Amino acid sequence: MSFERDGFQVFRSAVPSGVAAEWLRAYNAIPARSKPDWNPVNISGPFPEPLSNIPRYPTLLDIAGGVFGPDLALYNFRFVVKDRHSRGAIFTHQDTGYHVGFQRKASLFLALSPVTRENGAMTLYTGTHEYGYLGDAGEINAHLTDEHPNVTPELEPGDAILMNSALWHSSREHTSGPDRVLTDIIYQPANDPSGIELLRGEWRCTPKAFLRGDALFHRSRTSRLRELQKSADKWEFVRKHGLLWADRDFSYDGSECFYGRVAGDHADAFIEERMRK
Ligand SMILES: O=C(O)CCC(=O)C(=O)O
Repeated sequence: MSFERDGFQVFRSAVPSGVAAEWLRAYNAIPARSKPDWNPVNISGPFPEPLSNIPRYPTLLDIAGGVFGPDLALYNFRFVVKDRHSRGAIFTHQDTGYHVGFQRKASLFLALSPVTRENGAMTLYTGTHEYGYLGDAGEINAHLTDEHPNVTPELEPGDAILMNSALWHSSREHTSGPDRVLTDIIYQPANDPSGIELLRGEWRCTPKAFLRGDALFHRSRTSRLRELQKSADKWEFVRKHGLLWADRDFSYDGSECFYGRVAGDHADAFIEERMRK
């Protein structure tokens, strides 16, 4: 397997197994999460030492530097974990649709625990990075993934996979075995303004913090979806509680008419107050 051709590469013993074991102990010492995130496998930082230093570990930087060159930056660092909150399979997707900045990014999945087919190993669809960004984010049709050879590497603690962020991937359900604990360190060249930390070499741009987060857009697809969800929740509440939606409208002859139990100007406030109770 080669990173350029296949879109990923497996690196055996990327860190010594003793170091991986120490990091797993540190991971297990951080307070257990009480409920899953919107993405059930996602465990976001900030992390205490020594975990916070993992992205700077020299052999991991050598792996990323082999692909992106001497000037390297961090885009994101998190863990992706299959524990009691996240036993399910993850559908096939690419990560590029969830990123900002340039598309030259790669995830380094370092195994802290054993990774087996039974405890939720990832499946990688060879060569699919060559399609680039797919224009949206979500589940890719199964009949398309069937057309591409796939591999599901099993890993020992200390082994790593470097994956192009455009590569299609999924993961299996956790059916037995230990929790699956992987890092997801996203490395990128230091000329990308979305970088959050210089890891090696020199910045080749001025990083722009505004590229992250909700403050970037005045309105967007995402804010529109939030508005629509809020409106759908309101309609659902009205339906469930037998409240009449109240608003003004125009009848067929153009004359203004009112319907519902609450005056139009006050309907939102009325319903929102009822929803809070
Ligand atoms: O943790 C996994 O199994 C997959 C994670 C993943 O692909 C993602 O969160 O983008």
